[in-house]
Amino acid sequence: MFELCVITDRTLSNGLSEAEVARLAYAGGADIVQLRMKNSDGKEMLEQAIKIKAIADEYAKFFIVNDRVDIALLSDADGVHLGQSDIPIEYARELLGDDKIIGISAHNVKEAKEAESKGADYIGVGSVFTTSTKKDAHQGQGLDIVFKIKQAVDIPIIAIGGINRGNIQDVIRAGADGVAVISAVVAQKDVSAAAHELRDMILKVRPNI
Ligand code: 3NM
Repeated sequence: MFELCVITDRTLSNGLSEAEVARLAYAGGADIVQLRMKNSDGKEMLEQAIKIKAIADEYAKFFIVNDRVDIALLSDADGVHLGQSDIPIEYARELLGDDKIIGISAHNVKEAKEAESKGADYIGVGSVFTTSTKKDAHQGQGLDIVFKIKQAVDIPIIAIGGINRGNIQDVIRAGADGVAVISAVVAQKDVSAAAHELRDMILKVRPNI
């Protein structure tokens, strides 16, 4: 359900809109597309969200919105992904209700356990490797953080940060239920093929998905 999450990034997508990237990513096998538009106008983000929701429904896949609970609600997304400094999970849950997915970014075991206890549906764990995509990431925490957080919580964990075809299988072996990527899919010439290859690589390590 959460094996491959592709996160949008207009600055890396070679001129494609978020919705265009989403279609290619779903077609290639992405399980989730997360709409991430830092510093964008609400109007433009909502337009992309509504388009992606329709595409997600076509493919029967998940659609998650980064940070913006309002945009998630208005576009009827499947849920939101929240960082440690975004709207706290208890408030987001109040607005979204129990049926929506709420993912929380955690950088250590304490944050992960707290998110789980407050009702998170999955934990985003990163950055596993160094990444130039998010400048203020907790860079390069290594496979160890994946292993430790996997041991500490019972909800799925999605690893993020610098994950690509060269290291994705190590991340799954370390215990990640899924991975989230930007550049390894969004910045590639053939977005669908990149998503397909990464998902295939996950399946080779976890053939029972
Ligand atoms: N969050 P790429 S790292 C959006 O560590 C994001 O929480 C991170 O991009 C975190 O796959 C990151 O290109 C960027 O490394 C991931």
